[in-house]
Amino acid sequence: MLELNKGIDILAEISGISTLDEAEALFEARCDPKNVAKLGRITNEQALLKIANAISMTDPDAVFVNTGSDVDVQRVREMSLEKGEEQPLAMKGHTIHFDLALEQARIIDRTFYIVNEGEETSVLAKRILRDEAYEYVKTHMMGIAKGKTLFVGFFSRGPIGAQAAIPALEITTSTYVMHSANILYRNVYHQFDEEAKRLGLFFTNVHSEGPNKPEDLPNARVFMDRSWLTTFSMFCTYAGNTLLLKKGNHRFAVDLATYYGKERELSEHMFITGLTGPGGRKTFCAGAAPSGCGKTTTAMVGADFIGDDLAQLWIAEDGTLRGINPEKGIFGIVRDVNRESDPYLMKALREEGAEVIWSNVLIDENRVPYWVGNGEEYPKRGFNFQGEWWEGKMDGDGEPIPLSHPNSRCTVANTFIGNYNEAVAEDPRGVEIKVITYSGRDSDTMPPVWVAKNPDQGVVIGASIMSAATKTEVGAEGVRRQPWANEPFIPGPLADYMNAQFAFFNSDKLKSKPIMAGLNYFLTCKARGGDGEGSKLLGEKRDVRVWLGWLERRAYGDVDAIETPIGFIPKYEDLKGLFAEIGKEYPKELYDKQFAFYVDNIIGRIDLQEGAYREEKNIPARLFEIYDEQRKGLEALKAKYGPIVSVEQLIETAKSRAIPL
Ligand code: OXD
Ligand code: MN
Repeated sequence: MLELNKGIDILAEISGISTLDEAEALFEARCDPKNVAKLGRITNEQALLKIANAISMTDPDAVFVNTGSDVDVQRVREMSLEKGEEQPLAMKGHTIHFDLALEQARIIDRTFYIVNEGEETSVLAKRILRDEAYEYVKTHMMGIAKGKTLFVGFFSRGPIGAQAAIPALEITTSTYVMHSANILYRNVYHQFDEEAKRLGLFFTNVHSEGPNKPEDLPNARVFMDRSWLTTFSMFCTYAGNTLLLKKGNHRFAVDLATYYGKERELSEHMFITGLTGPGGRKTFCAGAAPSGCGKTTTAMVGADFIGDDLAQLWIAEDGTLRGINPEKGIFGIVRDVNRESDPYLMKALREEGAEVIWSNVLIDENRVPYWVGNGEEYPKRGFNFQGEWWEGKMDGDGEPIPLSHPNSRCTVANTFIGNYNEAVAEDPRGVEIKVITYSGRDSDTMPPVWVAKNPDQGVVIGASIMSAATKTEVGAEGVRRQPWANEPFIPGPLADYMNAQFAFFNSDKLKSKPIMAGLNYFLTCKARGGDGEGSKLLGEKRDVRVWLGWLERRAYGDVDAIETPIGFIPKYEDLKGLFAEIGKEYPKELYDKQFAFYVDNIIGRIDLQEGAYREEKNIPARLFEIYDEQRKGLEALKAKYGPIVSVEQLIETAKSRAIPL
């Protein structure tokens, strides 16, 4: 079991500053009077010690305390341009940042949890013992900031005062990282002491890109100290490896929820968006999807967009499920962002007004950014993540180099997104979540939408996400299990996380239970018998509006559904009506293809999941019971109808209940 403050505090051990007097003396010696004064307003002793130790260890030429004031925020932007970490683009407020060609995604092979002897971690994660990590950090981070300015920022992961909001320090030599933090997180310099006191803890992140040369990349590391809630990141710049307020701290939040917030809190890789139902009612939905699977696009389908990546959930006193977005901006993948599928985001990106940091896209001779799938005409040449680029340029393996990297991104504040509901997103009470979805890139197995019959089945939907690998992790390939789409960020054993999920969604305290659903809009024509159609999708991504719309109605019991062994699926007439609302025909033939059960595929999926979970220790028996029930129901269907079961047959079976469901 995880224990906080156990073992040596690496930062303190390396630098040796242990009293407030020593910290203050160091500030006097190392910071100019302005920044000494800024630090003087902070009273949290632990935070001051962290900052002092980080300064002492990294040894910068100067320190810049970012109070979040307009002047400080502007200065960070300017310094990023002066330093060259970003360059200006044609549109006012837009800049471009490039990461090294071989650091275009999360470096999972160099990302480790720092653990104490005997502590367990997820079998899917890498770990390093505390002593080794101490040696590594000492060797590589001592003096790493020489010749640079070290930036110190005070942020909150969530609206100030929200039960699930967590304050965090970002300490970095990278102007790009601090600039990104200003866009993506709430600066709480003035409320930091109060927030840290309210919660009794805060996260600390220490980063330096060092010389940022390709030859240093093998030494790059992302370390997350689970006991001291501190991250160390070095020799890298990609925000997924460096802006550890995001996924580094999300990992700590997952730990806190799993081990200390049981039956009270969850920390999820989910968007939050508000759907508008009949009579204008607002219904909030939180949805998990692995990185690079269209989470941002789905989030923006709602009329009231709250967040596109992370959600902190908790059970409120009144028994409702509440959610906040720990962030206030998006670090979104731009590939395939175009006017048709992402109108709000496109407006922010292509029309003047927003502040945008672009990363790893193509910049043409007019200093305009372009990316693959933007629905516009492409330039024939320009500059991108690997240097000069021209159409047809090949890499060393003779493969054409894409115009933009598949994981190229835009960083933009949510306030520039037309459907962002800032007032609601900033409300510390959070929004009530009535619909939870889980999805992945699944080309051939699950239907577009299905709803769990009870919380246990819902937890199992989350546990069973499978998805094709995307370009968000360096070196990832193939179709993989992606439990809750959160697996890359679950530090402890999956069994512990799963237990926390069962406890949360079955809790008696949770009086208004959300509906829990699977979503899959990656089903291909080919997988449903369409010859020669390659990987063309069966339906369109934008149909997600309808799947979510149906779930919105289902959450209130406004629509009936067809019971199947894996949960409830929609009736054709209801979907047809919802498609009509978005001005689309919905042929019965398409419905029949999308919702027919390819039983062997689903059973194969269950077998695969079960096999993998049986390899792990302490997985709750409930998971296997659910798989068993579902398998039996599916086998009975197959025995009666063969391997492909039509919706009519599913209806007939549900009516007769001749076989166990
Ligand atoms: C992200 C990711 O950047 O999950 O959100 O990779
Ligand atoms: Mn993500």
